[in-house]
Amino acid sequence: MKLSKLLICLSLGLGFMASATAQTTMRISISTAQNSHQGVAIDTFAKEVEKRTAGRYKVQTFYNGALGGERESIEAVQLGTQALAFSSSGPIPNFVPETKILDVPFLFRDKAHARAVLDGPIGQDLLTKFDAKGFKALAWAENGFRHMTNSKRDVKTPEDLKGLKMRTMENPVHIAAYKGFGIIPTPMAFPEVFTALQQGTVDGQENPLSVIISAKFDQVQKHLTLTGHVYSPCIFVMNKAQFDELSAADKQAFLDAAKEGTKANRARVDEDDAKGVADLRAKGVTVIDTIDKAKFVAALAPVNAEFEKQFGKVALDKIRNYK
Ligand code: EAX
Repeated sequence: MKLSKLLICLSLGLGFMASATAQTTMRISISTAQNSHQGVAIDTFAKEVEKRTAGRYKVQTFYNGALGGERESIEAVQLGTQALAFSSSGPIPNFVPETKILDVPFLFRDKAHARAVLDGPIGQDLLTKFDAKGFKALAWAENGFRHMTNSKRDVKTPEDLKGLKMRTMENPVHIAAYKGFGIIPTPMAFPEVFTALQQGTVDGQENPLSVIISAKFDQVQKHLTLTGHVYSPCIFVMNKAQFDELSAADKQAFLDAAKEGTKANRARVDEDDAKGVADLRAKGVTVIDTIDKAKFVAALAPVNAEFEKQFGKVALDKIRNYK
């Protein structure tokens, strides 16, 4: 064999070996603890990506806002300095305004309804809206239904909410809606919330049981009401360019891994919802678990009229009536 041929064979062989063993590491982050519904989502995702790509892709997981809050992590994914993020819908409308409609209060009857909408054509169509903004949205997951906590008083009626200073997500729909309750909204990134509650910068906050428990808000909040005022979706997002570079099979592997992450995430939310109230009561939180929901819905009637104008009654009804 001529030397040049031998060199070509050698370099091809080495190239093959290198690509067979090369490992690309990507980062994914959440703002809650590892031991949470979001932790199981990204841990499952990471494990499944590694398994489904035979170890060619490794996903490093970061918890507790270690890489920043949700808005910062989404920004990093958009820029490509971080490949992946898992976030609540909180800051998402600032990037993909079409998703705003999902944050309308009292839109979903229950988790089964919300999950069906997100997994069906409406949710899947919304995922495609991320493409033009530099993201590949891999799958919807969830936080669950949000409930109100505060350090001042038991909230039994919407009147009890008047004048409470509440931390909200940096979400324009929530901010507008909660004003309708007479709440004084204070938007803030999640990693700052515990300290703000502890120091009394705000009186309260609202989050699903999964978040309240994993963030140990029971240490700084004495009153919880199961208002279930809004469903809180979550999402797996990836930098679009980095997704596009994947082979067709690897793209599918990432999508399937996200689906598995969602399954684990929803199962954990169900578990937290089932035992959360008892857990929190055992920790000394007063829990109002039955409210006259119609009164809370009625309190938001003027705000909802605004939302009907903004989103269109047809689009809202399509979600409300989805079966
Ligand atoms: O995603 O900011 C929030 O209240 C979110 O629900 C929380 O970070 C979990």
